[in-house]
Amino acid sequence: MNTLFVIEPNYPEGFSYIPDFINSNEEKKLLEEISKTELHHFNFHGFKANRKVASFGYDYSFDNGNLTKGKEFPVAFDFLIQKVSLYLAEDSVHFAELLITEYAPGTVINWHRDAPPFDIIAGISLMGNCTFRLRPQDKEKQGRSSIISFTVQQRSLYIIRGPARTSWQHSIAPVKGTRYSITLRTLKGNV
Ligand SMILES: O=C(O)CCC(=O)C(=O)O
Repeated sequence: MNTLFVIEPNYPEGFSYIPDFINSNEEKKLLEEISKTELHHFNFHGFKANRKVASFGYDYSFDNGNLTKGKEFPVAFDFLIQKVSLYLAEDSVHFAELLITEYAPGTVINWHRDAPPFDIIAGISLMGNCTFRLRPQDKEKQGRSSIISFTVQQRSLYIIRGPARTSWQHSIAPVKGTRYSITLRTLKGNV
């Protein structure tokens, strides 16, 4: 029997997923802006990852643990920041970093918890879907059965905060088609 309901996974506390958070016109505008943005390969302790990024606002260095203030957020992203802020009932000035990431087909992001200085993470997906995975941070709880795996669709928003931020890791399986994400982060204690 076909079911009319999409069964949502049992997300950890603090994780939320909102499909169709933006419409296709909004997605198009964001992708147009991204196409004008210079992206570079993400560097992790001297290792060049396949994914490409551009960071605005506060940038965290995984090499030396420093947080530095970089370029201003491009104005073309204002409407998105306002929309996410409204959804979260969070003052938009609290968003301290805007990261654009490009995943060419086959690109992954490995298991990690987000960089220490950041608090709330809001991820908007563009152009492609991906398989998003969550697992506990605690190694003793990291069995195969602990992995929560689900599709994150283009134009959706996910939020990671609270226990999902502090006690869980996330990763993305190799993407089938090119995917872009915009990740907005607040700083712990704000700016
Ligand atoms: O592309 C995404 O949605 C995930 C981004 C991410 O996990 C990160 O930048 O640390």
